[in-house]
Amino acid sequence: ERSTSTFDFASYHTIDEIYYWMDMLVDDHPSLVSKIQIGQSYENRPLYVLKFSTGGSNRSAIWLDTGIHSREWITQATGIWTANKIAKEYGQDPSVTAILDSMDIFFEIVTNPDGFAFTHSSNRMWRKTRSINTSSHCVGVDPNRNWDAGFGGSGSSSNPCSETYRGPYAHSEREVKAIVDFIRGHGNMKSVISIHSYSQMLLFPYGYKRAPAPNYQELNELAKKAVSDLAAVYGTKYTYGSVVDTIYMADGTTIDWAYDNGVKYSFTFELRDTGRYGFLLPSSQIIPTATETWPALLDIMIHVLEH
Ligand code: ING
Ligand code: ZN
Repeated sequence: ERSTSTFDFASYHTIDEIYYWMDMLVDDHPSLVSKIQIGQSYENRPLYVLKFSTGGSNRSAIWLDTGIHSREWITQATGIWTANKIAKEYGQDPSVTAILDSMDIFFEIVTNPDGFAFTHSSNRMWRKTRSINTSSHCVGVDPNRNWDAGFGGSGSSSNPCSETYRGPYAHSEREVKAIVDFIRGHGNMKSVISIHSYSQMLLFPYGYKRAPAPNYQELNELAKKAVSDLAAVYGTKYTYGSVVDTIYMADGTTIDWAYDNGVKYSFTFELRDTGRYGFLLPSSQIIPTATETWPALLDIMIHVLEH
């Protein structure tokens, strides 16, 4: 009998293992968790989203995604641990219970499945999608430069061989368009949390312009609390701020698109580490990374619930 109780959360897994685990999670929590398919990847893999809901209809909701950049393996692994934690804590932890008693959570764990399969089969350092560019021998688009938010600016590349190639037009990538259609169709998304690695940062809009977001002060205070509660677990230090102030100009990103489409609580985490291992973070750090990130995620989700 399949059960999440035997799943190894401390190891990195293939896409087949992760998709099988999703079905186990649904089997273990049938009245809380369901799996929906929001589309198909360029190579026709299903795009699955886990839905955590205790009922209602079209409740206000929180969106989480991990692995939009396929080589950032700590993010999918943290996503698995976190999704399991949400399911396990409903009815136990008062915060999780309060959140899910009035809101839904949507969680896409393998957001770039073609890229992820490619990191296992051919090139561990693959970041982009695997769509074929008609004008170039180089493959793939950066799915965090492909969104319709300042698309085509100086914080992305028009060169298909670049790691930050924006693609031929906004939402050209099926993996991006599926989320756009889902969030637009839902119409009641209050928060988007898009998880990357590495750098140990908590970021919020904007990346495509220097102007502060209208609720900059609120986002900054919330980020400050979240990184403080994260650091309280094992002492891991995060910096925080807007994308443009904290790292660099970046246009066409997930969180700027969400923000400009009415999602006032849009954040990106850059998980461990700061470069010693980078994208090749040892699996011994999966559970510590997920464990310390959890209180920061809860801070954001509780704030969303209360606002
Ligand atoms: N870094 C992100 C990147 O896409 C980022 C940083 C996140 C920029 C969110 C803008 C918005 O460049 C990694 N490591 O992917
Ligand atoms: Zn990334």
